[in-house]
Amino acid sequence: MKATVYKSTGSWYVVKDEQGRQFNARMLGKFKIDGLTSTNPIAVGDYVEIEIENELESGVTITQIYDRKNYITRTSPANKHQHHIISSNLDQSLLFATIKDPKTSQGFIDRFLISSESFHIPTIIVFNKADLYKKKEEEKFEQMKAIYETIGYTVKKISVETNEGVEEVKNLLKDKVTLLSGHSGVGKSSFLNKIFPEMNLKTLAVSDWSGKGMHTTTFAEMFDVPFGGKIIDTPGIRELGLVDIPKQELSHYFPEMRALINDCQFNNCMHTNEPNCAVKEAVAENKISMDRYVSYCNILESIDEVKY
Ligand SMILES: Nc1nc2c(ncn2[C@@H]2O[C@H](COP(=O)(O)OP(=O)(O)OP(=O)(O)O)[C@@H](O)[C@H]2O)c(=O)[nH]1
Ligand SMILES: [Mg+2]
Ligand SMILES: [Zn+2]
Repeated sequence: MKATVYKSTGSWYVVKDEQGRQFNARMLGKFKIDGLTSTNPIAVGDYVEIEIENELESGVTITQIYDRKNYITRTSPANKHQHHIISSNLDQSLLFATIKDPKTSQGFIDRFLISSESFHIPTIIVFNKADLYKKKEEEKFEQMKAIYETIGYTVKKISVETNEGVEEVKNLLKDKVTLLSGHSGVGKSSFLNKIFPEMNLKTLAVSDWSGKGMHTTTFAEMFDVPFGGKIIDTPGIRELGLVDIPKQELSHYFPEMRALINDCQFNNCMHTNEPNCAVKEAVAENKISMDRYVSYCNILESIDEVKY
């Protein structure tokens, strides 16, 4: 019988069959999937085959996993070669960011976008906690919005606290499988509670001491959107290691640079010290944001090339 994985704790899984019946399932044996070395073989969003051994709904096992349309992994900065699949079969991702309490850095947003580009998952950037923004934060938001909208990303500003913009973002969920991501404490679970109060998810204030989130959500979990679609709440990301991207390819995941790479003199241009580089010219002419170029250079430097 076919089922969908709604939650994975690593040792057991919450699955739902096509009639909407929910079971706790275990996996028997080991599957090797996609030739990928991952720490978890089954992820939220996976379509699986289950066998029910008795009517008590215990003894439900996952016997097979179906091909994934796509998936998104996180690598830990400590071990870049160890992948953890966050979820699969996604239509879009909402990146929750905040200007303060906690602060989301531009470098983090750029890493996230590179990763989404590499998995071909469209991303919408949602700045939450608008109720906390004063003049300085408003300016920062406007600056970020300009940078990312110029490249083609959709940027929204909301406040889960006051409801500003919430309905508009809620409407983006219709009939889509959406991944909610971002640092701990940015209000992912609070957003879900706001739009679907019946979910009643645990949320916690950001620490006074560190200004960071408390890592309240500990496992990714998928929920049915009552008006169609599915949404996945995930644990906050601390730092984002990059998927295996060779230095040569990094600019392909910056849409504004990707558009220019055929115009560089060298077809293997890395847009750093090469002459007649179309990307550097675009930066000098303010057609590419200097902040994005700085992010690009920082990330380029952080790629460890021993592997390639
Ligand atoms: N001022 C303000 N606080 C908010 C807003 N949205 C959420 N919060 C608060 O931010 C804190 C963290 O919210 P959570 O929903 O737990 O954050 P999370 O992103 O789910 O965090 P993790 O589960 O740890 O990844 C809570 O105290 C919320 O009440 C908002 O729009 N404005
Ligand atoms: Mg949470
Ligand atoms: Zn170049």
